[in-house]
Amino acid sequence: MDLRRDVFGTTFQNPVLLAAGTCGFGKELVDVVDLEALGGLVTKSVTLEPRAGNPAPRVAEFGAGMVNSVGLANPGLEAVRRTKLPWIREHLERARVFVSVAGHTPDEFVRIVEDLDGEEGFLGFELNLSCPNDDRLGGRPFSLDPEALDEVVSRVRARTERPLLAKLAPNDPELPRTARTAEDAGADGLTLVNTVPGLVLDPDGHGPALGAGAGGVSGPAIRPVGVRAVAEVREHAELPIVGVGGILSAADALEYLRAGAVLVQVGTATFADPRAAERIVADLEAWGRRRGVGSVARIGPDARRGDPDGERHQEPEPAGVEELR
Ligand code: RRO
Repeated sequence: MDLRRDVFGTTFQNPVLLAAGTCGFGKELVDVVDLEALGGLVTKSVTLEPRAGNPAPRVAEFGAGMVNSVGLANPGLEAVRRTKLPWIREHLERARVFVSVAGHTPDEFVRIVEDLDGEEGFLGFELNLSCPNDDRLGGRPFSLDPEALDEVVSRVRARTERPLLAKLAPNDPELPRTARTAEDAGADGLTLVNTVPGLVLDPDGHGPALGAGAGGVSGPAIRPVGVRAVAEVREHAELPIVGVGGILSAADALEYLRAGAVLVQVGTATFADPRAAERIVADLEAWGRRRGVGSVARIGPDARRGDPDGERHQEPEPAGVEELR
């Protein structure tokens, strides 16, 4: 099966990327993952100033996934420009890279994007508008505040021609409207979804499992949340969707593609098995070959904008995924 996807003005060699916050800036995983075998990666979110992050423990497992409150720990704009981007430029050619950007104010997003836009070696920006662990000056994440969302996306849009993804929160009762706000403000794609706010308590009664208290839930527990977000938004917005949340296997990736995602991201699975994304790429390809699916672009509720054939295609047969689980 041809795994290539033409979207965001480029060709992804396959639709599987590593999600923001789970692969550092690539360099950190290079001894354990063949990054060049993947569709790409999204960096840890970059802020204007370095951030030390939240008190440990920052992650805790539970039966169906994980909860985290890392608190946006990252070396800050200057160090990313000086040390992280040069590594990406020198080492990644086939994998497409999005730099994730976060900030407390629209100005901070604009300054980061302006500063990095002239650098080479990456494709675009993913605007992190949905971190559950960053009380933006006591307010809601940008994606839950339509005016703030519009301001960030439209002001960044005016500063860069690179592909812009808007990463949205799952706990949004107006998700289709939010998606259209991002679309109207000039986003090129939507990343659905960030983690779901949650709380895990220590089983011995010592209080929250995380140093910071509550956090963001990820892993298999949230896959139906992410798939629903993709399916729902696809009905209401035209933008290509990047699906993320609880993908552990090629079957899970297929579920997102069938719901309407053009690309997927793997996050929590990488913590348990650094090569999970590589395995998903190989399993997808083998599945498609066995099933006679010529191209991954043919998988979906119907053809989307960007389908190379420009027509509606269904898979040749209702293809089961039991073999992939
Ligand atoms: O750093 C974090 O605690 C974090 C971020 Br920025 C985010 O977007 N999502 C998340 O679950 N954790």
